[in-house]
Amino acid sequence: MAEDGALSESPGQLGFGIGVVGPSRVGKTSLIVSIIADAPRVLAGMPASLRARDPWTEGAVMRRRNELDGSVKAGSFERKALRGTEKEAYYKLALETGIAGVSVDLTLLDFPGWWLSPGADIRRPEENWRECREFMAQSTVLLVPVDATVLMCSTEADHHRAAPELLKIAQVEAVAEEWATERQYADEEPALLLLVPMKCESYFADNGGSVDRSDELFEAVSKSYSRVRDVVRMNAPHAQILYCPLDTLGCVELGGETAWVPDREDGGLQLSAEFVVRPPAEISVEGAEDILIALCRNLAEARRAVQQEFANEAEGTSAEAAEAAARRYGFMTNVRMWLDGTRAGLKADQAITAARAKRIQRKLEHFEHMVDELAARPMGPRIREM
Ligand SMILES: Nc1nc2c(ncn2[C@@H]2O[C@H](COP(=O)(O)OP(=O)(O)OP(=O)(O)O)[C@@H](O)[C@H]2O)c(=O)[nH]1
Ligand SMILES: [Mg+2]
Repeated sequence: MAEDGALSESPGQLGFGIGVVGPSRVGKTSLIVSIIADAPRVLAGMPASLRARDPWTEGAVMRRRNELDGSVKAGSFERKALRGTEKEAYYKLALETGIAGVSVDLTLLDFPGWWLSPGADIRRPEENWRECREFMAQSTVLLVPVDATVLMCSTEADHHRAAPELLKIAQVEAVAEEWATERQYADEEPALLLLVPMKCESYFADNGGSVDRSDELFEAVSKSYSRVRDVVRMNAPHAQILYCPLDTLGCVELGGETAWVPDREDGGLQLSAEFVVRPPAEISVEGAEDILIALCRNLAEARRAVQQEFANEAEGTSAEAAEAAARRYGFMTNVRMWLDGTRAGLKADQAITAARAKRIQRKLEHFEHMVDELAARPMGPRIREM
């Protein structure tokens, strides 16, 4: 099963689900791969690494990186430059310290964007799509990649009319609403919605570009995704909503023909945009670090919340409440089990040898320190609270 990106979970391990929702060609796969590929740089000098948990994930990341490198070397880049995703795929990762048994599992779900709005001539596998929606609704973090070029190239009334359908904003909103509704029933869990503008190299001057239109981009995203933001605020007031623009390529900019052309399929308009590669033609990811830090902050927050619960229990003040909470909140139960397992291990080890138990305790502290250190890193100037 694990060879083809299907879902299979390791029991008893702390797991974070991360959903990614957006239409075809928006950049979902690129977003996932950029976060994974940029992690060694972000985590350099730290006692942490992000590792693929199965051969499929490792292979899929390598393949996509080679395709990206090849496209950049070829000199130009259009929206169909990379192959689309053919079926749902789970990228399975572990954030770890290199110490056995002390890690956190992250699972990112990717799916073919056209499943958001299947056309009349092609059938969507409804059961797989239902599973994807279920996974996204249950995820702690929801990533929403946004095609910055569609928003920024909308200059006339016709373009503004076509943009919501191109971005499938209503469909994205429906998924965000399901996610937020689930978060509402778990208001002690962390919840993070990230709006991630992509293909925005031409609107920032911090990664090889010369023009800064970042405020304009922020305005455009805020306006177009205001309903998505509102529906999340309404259903899950505790959710954090962040705006995190990402360059997965960096070394490109809009060039050649950028034109709105009639869409043969639905009679609307389609943006035809071509990117030219800027010298020195080296991929320069920008923004992935902020996304990783935001994820780690959530992780640290979840762990702290449960530790607080343990402390309360120790005082005997809220044992019943905590038990009830554990029954209701699947995710928190998961975190508790993870901490509990470590503690149970510690107790058993203590019986064998106090020195070994001490070593394990130090390892656990080391890991907690690592998550805290990552969480404490300052976010870059691109990121904004929404
Ligand atoms: N300029 C630029 N182009 C990007 C960026 N990220 C992705 N792309 C382009 O967007 C196209 C689509 O990216 P994918 O990641 O395959 O999109 P997807 O959302 O996974 O698409 P489906 O699998 O069809 O749902 C790629 O061919 C790239 O050309 C980016 O940061 N900058
Ligand atoms: Mg894809």
